[in-house]
Amino acid sequence: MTALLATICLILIAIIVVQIGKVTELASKIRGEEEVQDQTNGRHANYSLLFMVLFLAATVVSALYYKNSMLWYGPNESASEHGSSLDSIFNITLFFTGIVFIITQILLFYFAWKYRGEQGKKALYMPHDNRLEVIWTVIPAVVMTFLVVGGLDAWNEVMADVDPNEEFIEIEGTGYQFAWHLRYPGPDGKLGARDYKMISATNPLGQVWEDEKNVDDFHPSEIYLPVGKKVRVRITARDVLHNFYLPHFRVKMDAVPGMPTYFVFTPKTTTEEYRQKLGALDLNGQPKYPEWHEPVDPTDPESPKKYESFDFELACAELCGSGHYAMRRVVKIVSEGEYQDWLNKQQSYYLSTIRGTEDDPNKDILFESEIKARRQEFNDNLEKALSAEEAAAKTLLLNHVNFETGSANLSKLSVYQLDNLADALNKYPNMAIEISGHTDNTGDPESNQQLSGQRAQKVKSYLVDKGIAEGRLTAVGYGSSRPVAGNDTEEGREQNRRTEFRITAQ
Ligand SMILES: [Cu+2]
Repeated sequence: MTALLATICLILIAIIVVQIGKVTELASKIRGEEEVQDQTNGRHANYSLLFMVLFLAATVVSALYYKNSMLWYGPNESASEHGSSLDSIFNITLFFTGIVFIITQILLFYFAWKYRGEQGKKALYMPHDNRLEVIWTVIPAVVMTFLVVGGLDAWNEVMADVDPNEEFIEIEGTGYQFAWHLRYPGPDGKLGARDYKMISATNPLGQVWEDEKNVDDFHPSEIYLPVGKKVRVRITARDVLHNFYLPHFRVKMDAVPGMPTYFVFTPKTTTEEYRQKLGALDLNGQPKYPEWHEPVDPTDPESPKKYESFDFELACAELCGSGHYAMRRVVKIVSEGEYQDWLNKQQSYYLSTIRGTEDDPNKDILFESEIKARRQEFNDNLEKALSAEEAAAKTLLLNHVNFETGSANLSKLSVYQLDNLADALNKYPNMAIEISGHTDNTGDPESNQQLSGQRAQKVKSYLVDKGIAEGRLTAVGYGSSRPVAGNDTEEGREQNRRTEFRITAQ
């Protein structure tokens, strides 16, 4: 029915248009074609003037209406140190181009109106005018020179790399379809090497695990940075072009596969300070920016206000595919103290995910930090045992002393703990110990007994080689006679195969 009515309407409109055309034709025959032409031209010229006024008014009104949504106005002040110089370049450019825009629009429409088609009017033929040429070449050239020189100056300042001697934090952002993978250098302050051939499900960035700088690197899900510290972001991509964009910090740089780029900036406003600014009140106690005082959830007036839950963000500013919008990451700018607290909570990706697994190429070495941690642990346990009263607490497990299967050959990494033990024996010259070897209950009891004895003996001779008097050391093999766990599970058997020492004198 609606379709039918619409069709009828269209037909009627068509008929009306045709009829008007016929009437105009008849009228022009009566009044003469030329006079009608002049009238039409005059009317169109007036319409175009009206259009100009409305258009310019709409331009100005919309700019004013949306000014608080634009990055360098209202509450959206730059949160980084270099940002204000970029903003002022934008402002200066907008000022000059704005003037030129309005003048040229007015002239364009004015000329169209003034020189509309009229009977007897002839076009002016002007082949050349030096004065005009000079005016419209020199003025833009001078203005452009100032804009370009000012822009270049700001660009060089903004894009200057860090001086290797100054203090800065280096972080890394890797774009892929569709997220940012972030990496921080860990306590050593250095990001480890990467090789794209190493990329796998467990190694999303292709970190080279042989490089010790990678050991403490961690992969946070948000960017945390302390206020007032220089930050260098290493930017790269894994698949297609992305763009590392921190709008509130005026940071924006392409992330190019195979070609690392960078951006250096210094955050100057914390997240909390920025929230305060968005939620600021004017002198009458009214919100300065009412749009930020609306609830986050429009259906729930009790939900927090927009300014209270505001966060800086990292976005991708390259249309990199269908999931492009999902490449958002929260950026938090905090005080130095909060930053340190956050850093302390972060776990190294390598140590928590790769260390000791099949993907770990460093299985047969210990890192400096691990050697230190193990020594600390050993000494703490020893101190506890030395000060303990009851006899049971005087026995300590050598949990990092291992042997090759079925033999009394020490594994390569056992020496670290044995060295800790030798150091302890040197530190406490009155201490004497009994070293005991234990096995699980699989295999022949006779040979278990023998093997455990050989292993204890091996530990003893290692200590003697280190200069410990033989009289302070006893080596005993207990075979499977003293299990500490059930022998029916693999875990239990593993606990039973062990080397211990008991403090017999101190
Ligand atoms: Cu992207």
